[in-house]
Amino acid sequence: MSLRIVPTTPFPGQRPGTSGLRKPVSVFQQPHYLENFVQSIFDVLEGSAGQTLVVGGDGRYYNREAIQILLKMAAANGIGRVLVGQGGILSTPAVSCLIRKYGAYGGIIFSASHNPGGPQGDFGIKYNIGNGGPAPEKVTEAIYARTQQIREYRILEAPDVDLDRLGEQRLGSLTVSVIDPVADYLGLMQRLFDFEAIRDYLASGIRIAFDAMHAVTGPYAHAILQGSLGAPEGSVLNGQPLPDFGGGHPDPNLVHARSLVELLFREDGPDFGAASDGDGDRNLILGRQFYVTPSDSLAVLAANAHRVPGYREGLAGIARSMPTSQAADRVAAKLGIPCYETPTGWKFFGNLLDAGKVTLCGEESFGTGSHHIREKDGLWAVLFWLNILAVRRQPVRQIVEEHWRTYGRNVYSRHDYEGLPVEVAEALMADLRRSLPGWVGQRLGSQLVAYADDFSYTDPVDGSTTSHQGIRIGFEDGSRIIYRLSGTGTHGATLRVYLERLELDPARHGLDPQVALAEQIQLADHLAQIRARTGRQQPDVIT
Ligand code: VG1
Ligand code: CO
Repeated sequence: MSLRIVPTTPFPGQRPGTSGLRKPVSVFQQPHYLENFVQSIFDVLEGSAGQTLVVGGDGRYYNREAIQILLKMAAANGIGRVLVGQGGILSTPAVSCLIRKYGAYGGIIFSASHNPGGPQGDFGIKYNIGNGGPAPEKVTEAIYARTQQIREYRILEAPDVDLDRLGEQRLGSLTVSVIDPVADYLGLMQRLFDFEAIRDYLASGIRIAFDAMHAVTGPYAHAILQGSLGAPEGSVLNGQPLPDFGGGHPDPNLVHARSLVELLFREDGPDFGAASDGDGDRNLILGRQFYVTPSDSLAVLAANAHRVPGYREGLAGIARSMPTSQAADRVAAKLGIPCYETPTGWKFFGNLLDAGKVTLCGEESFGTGSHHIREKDGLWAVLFWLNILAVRRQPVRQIVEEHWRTYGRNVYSRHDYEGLPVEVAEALMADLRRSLPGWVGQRLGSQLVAYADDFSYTDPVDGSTTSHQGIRIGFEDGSRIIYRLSGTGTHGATLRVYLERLELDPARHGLDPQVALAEQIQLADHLAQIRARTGRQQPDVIT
């Protein structure tokens, strides 16, 4: 085995987005592309010599190759130990759990999360810091700056590590421990939730369906739902991780998890349905003939947290990303705890969690989590719901409808316009931004504009400021229209339009959100001229 120092030149565009660096697989397969990024990570880490890193991926195409490169580069850069999931598999929440449990220096996750996989699909890499969470912007910006200066990288010439054999192997001075990807994570879940109560509940004839979408949660769901909790065989669907996710798009929403949604919407469908994404940090929650929006899910979990062992002592606070509905704020107000509004992306919750200011966090994009780790956590959300159901023994629909009667319903929808020409999307946002000052105090449709701004956030813990995080138009009655461009896509630009309106009248709680929000949907188009500028008559995805 010998150390090789390889001369290289920078690649443009290696700037991490909302969640890591994501590009088409073919981009990552270019010689030196991944190596440059990995070396840039090692170059900005201080004091990592001899330390432990946690490494794994969601099993997508190129995962194993990327892990071999990473291991050989870790060995050449003086890392002491790498914990790697067997077969190269670790969900994002499992990585966060392992970093914290073993006091690792940090972790590297190979995933493009909800983006499609396979040779024509996307690949990605994320770096997590010692608290178990995504690297904050000052770290990702330092990595990016380094990628633009890089001249060489270090790699060990060595045979591949056997990723399927549990136990320790040596790679020069690096110890590689191949570990069971599920065990530690399962242990953490058992400490948070009442497994016995859930087991009894499931044994009472309740039927559940969990769609792992051929992504990383398959092994976790098999072990936890069918193994520990005794759900019958067949409760986990698409439980085998595949490099191309079986040709599907591992994004657990109403469009991409259609077969699960259809199953749950049958009259004789299961009582509870759920799905997770590529890397296992997202969750979709369904009842029989009922869809729970992620924003409502966060609010329901907060309102019922006292029924669950890990949260019995109460919540310190709640945090939600800015576009997430204000349903959680209403629960926080009733509980007398603070509710923080952060920019989109889990990295902005890290400081609040570390400082003990919040216990639960959530995003409208099917992400929910808590202080148990520093990532959103798909199966955790599923177990939280099952624990609540096991205690309350009511259908999902009834629990949510009761919640609306108590707190009002924050009717909510997100409209995505995907694959737009970048210039069109950027001009739309720029013009919208310029027009903001004129709207405050004006009546638009039946409503008065209370504020119109471009969201900027000052972290209450470290004082860092992040601006241009989405255009918000807020109305007198609390309704909002929000526009932002995605930071995870790899083809063109994706415009996201988020719509929200509070409905206090229970007689109107059953309305289809597209009907209840009709006036705002029209207004959103009018203000930004979406149809005229993009030529699109309707969104590609509505959630
Ligand atoms: C999207 C979501 C955001 C989420 C991010 C990563 O980002 O909107 O809420 O944190 O994906 O999720 P964007 O910039 O495309 O809107 V994951 O599960 O893909 O790592
Ligand atoms: Co994800």
